[in-house]
Amino acid sequence: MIMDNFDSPFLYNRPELDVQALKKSIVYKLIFSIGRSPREASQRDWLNATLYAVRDLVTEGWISTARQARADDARRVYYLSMEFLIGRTLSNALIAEDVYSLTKEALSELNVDLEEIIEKEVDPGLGNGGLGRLAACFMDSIATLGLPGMGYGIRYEYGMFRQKIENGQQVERPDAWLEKGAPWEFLRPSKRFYVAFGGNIHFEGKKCIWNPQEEVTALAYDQMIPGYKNDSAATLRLWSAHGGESFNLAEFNRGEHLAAVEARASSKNLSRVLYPDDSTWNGRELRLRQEYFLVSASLQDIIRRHKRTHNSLENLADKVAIHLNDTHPALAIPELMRVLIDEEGFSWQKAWDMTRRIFSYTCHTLMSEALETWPVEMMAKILPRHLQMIFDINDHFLEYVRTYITTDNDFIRRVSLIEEGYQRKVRMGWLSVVGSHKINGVAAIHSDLMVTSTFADFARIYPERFTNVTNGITPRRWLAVANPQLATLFDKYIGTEWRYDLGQIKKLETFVHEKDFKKAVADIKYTNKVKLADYVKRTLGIELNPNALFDVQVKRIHEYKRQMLNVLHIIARYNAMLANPEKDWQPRVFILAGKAASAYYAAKQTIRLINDVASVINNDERLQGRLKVVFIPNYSVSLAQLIIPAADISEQISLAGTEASGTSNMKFALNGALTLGTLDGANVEILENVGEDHIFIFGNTVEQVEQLRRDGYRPFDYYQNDVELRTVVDQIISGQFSPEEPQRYLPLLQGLQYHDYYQAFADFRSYVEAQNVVDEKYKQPDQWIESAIQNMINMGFFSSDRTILDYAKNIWKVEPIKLK
Ligand code: 26W
Repeated sequence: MIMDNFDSPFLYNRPELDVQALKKSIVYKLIFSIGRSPREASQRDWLNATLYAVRDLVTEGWISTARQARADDARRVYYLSMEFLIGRTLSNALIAEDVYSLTKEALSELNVDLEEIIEKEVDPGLGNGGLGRLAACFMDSIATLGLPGMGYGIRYEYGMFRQKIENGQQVERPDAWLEKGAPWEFLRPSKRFYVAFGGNIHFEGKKCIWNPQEEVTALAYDQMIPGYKNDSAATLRLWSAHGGESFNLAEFNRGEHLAAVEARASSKNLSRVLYPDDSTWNGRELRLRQEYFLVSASLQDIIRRHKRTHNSLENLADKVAIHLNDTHPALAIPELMRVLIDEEGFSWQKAWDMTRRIFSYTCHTLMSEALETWPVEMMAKILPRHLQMIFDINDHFLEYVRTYITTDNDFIRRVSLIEEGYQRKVRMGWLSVVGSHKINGVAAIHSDLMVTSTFADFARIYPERFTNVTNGITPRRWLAVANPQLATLFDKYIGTEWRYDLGQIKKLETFVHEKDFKKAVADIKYTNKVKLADYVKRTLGIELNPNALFDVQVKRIHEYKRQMLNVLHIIARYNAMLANPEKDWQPRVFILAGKAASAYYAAKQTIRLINDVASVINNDERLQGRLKVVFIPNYSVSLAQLIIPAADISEQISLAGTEASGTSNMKFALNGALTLGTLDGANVEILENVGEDHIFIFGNTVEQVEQLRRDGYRPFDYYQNDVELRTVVDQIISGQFSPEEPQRYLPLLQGLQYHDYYQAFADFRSYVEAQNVVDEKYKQPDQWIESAIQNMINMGFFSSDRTILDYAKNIWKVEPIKLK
């Protein structure tokens, strides 16, 4: 125990932790850490006091985990990511520490409602979407598996913008998540590093000298990530940029005080805001600076930690694995080379061998517009030494390619780390592949496509480097926290092991046909729908019928994800219902949510169209409430926790070959929604696991999509040949949903008619037919609930614990810390 030299304060003695002790601790925190008396305390004060008290419970295990890893001199993995979407911490920590009901009781004796304060916690939006949330699920699994791993990211002062809907349109508002305090984090004043930028380089003999122009201070803030009931916690270290002592000394001494302070203000800008771009790459200078800021501070910290026990870097590659979450932190490759060669005096070859052994890289997308490339000129200005190092790496690499693969010049041009042309660019994806020993895709189909498309040339050069690790989700947050009633039901039937070994969930198979079990599952789904309906009523004033089928598509708005296809079908259904009002239509609620990148016109117009269509449909009395459309603003991790458990249908309708994996598809299935999806990303593996009777697959396959492109896809033909589609398109174009501005959607729809890059028209018919099959099945409640259960119990494979064990064993070569 860490308290070995001290008298153990009551709180650390876990077996003695009871309601009274917890109550006392919360009140103590309220008075002495927050400075409020219980009588004046607001809900937020109580929330913060509770967070402080619970944080204490996690801290001991956190410290001892770190100490044990140090004592064992364990090989560690560092997960570098520009995004971590960790979500709210309180309820997750309460469950991890097994003190949920204890805390609920303690608070209720203080007249505070736990559920109410849980909802008050800020949800830090330090990520865009799938990639950031995946990083958070991975941290949860690293903590639960007790692996010696740590995450590094940026503590953006403003996270993902807050989305408001005004007149049907998205409006972006700043997300000042720190304003209300961040009681879960620890500031580490002693962990500060200086990150250099700009200036110039020169050679002294063979040695390269970098004289930077400015310096920014990186300050560490730690978040504990509690492991599930294992007295252990992992660290997520987020860097914040500070002017600190970094202002320009020369200027200061020259008496130019203001100019020196100005530099300080601009350096603080570095961690000011997250770039709200998802899948489109935005070559802005500040973003490049942010990427280097993360990389430089993290590497300095990693090296400092290694030297504390080893004094030298000789064995760095034996003790350290560094993982690149997409190419965003790829500068870590030239940065480590720079440190090893310029600062530590290693030879080029030795430094390069170590570097390649240390790094691995995950590719999260196939979209060509998402691939990062930085103009050589920009990099020369901001990171001259790194650019030089990349040139050197490229020379060595191309020399290798020329010797080992007899090939043409075009091949060399294609694989060069530098894209030639009017403006020369550094290709960060290529750099990541060349500098890593393993490169993985995030679902089987994606990893296959990766080696036949984006990285085809590299798969020829380094076939052994490419692999697949299918994504996963943490069952703690996505079942235990998000759907507590269902979790409790599972506990009752099969015990609690599924919480850290999701494969166990298959044991529920025995009960698939049991009446009571089925009824309990159905009742819980209904309760979750009521809860969501209440939220929608409260926040949007729209009445939803919880007996209707809840059809949900929640994710970033992007053309490839095809929210438009969803809208086209909604309107087609609306038309069909009006044409035949007497039919016993299955009541449906279409729920959509998601943010559009601020500069992404088509995505923003899609949101507007959804809202325009919603207001027409929701106010059409002829439908008698049997059809509703809702766009829920400001999608976030906490909203996902509310929406996903209430879904009957999970819309995963991206064009085959475009969605790398998807992870919400797994969350929905685990919570008993049936997938309506294309053969894309992890949908393919979901199909394999749940079986074709329990999923609705539609649309063209990757091969068909490619064939269609080769043959010259003509969306206009589909428009002409399908009356239903034509009617819908004509209605939108003629302004039926925007009478005050009939031309509003002309550009958007003409884009579809004549280009339709993501082939929504080609899949329309098959989608509508699949939707009809959904209706038929929903009319057989017993069949439906059995399928829902089949989805839940076959999700064992999709636990992020399985994903992380795969990384740990096959890529990082790290083993769990043996906690004493
Ligand atoms: C630099 C701009 C930028 C920002 C983010 C380019 C690309 C990205 C990410 C690659 C976007 C992303 O979140 N990708 C998603 O990653 C998830 C986790 O692997 C997958 O499940 C999703 O399919 C993929 O879209």
